[in-house]
Amino acid sequence: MPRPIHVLNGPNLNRLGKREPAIYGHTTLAEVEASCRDAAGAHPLAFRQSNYEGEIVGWIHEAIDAEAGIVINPAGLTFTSIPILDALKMAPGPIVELHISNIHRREAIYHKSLVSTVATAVIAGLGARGYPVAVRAILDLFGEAA
Ligand code: DHK
Repeated sequence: MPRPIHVLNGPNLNRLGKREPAIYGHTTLAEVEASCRDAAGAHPLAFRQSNYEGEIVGWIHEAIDAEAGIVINPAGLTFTSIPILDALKMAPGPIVELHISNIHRREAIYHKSLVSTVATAVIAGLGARGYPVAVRAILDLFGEAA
C-alpha cells in the first residue's frame, strides 16, 4: 500500500482566499486541496483544517498511526504550540512545515517556529503553490514518485 500523505492546516486558514489577500493571496483552501490531490496522484491523501489545537494534535496522532508523511501549516500555532511540537516528535516523518507567506520577512512574532525544530524541511513564501511542492517532496522522500 502506498504510504499516505496527511495535509494539516491550522487556525484561520479556512478563510484563505479572502483573508489578507495581500499576504495570503486569493487561492481558496478548496483550491489548495485540489492542487494537493493532483500532486499526490494515486497516493492516499487526507486534507484537513481546524481552528482548534487539540483537534490538530489528534490528527497528528492519526497520521502517526497511518505512518503518513505530514505536510503541516500550523498557522499561528507554529510559534506557540508545544502540544503540536510534542505530537510531531512522535511522527515517523517525513514532515514538511509549510507557510504560505515568508514568515522571516514578517513581524518578529512570526520568526521563531517551534515546529522547525522537528520538521524534515520548511517551505515558506511560495504562496498557495507551496502545498503541491510539499506533497511532491514527500513523495520524493518516500522514494515513490506520483
Ligand atoms: C499563516 C498564519 O496564519 C500565520 O499565523 C503564520 C502562516 C503564517 C502562513 O504564511 O501560511 O504566521
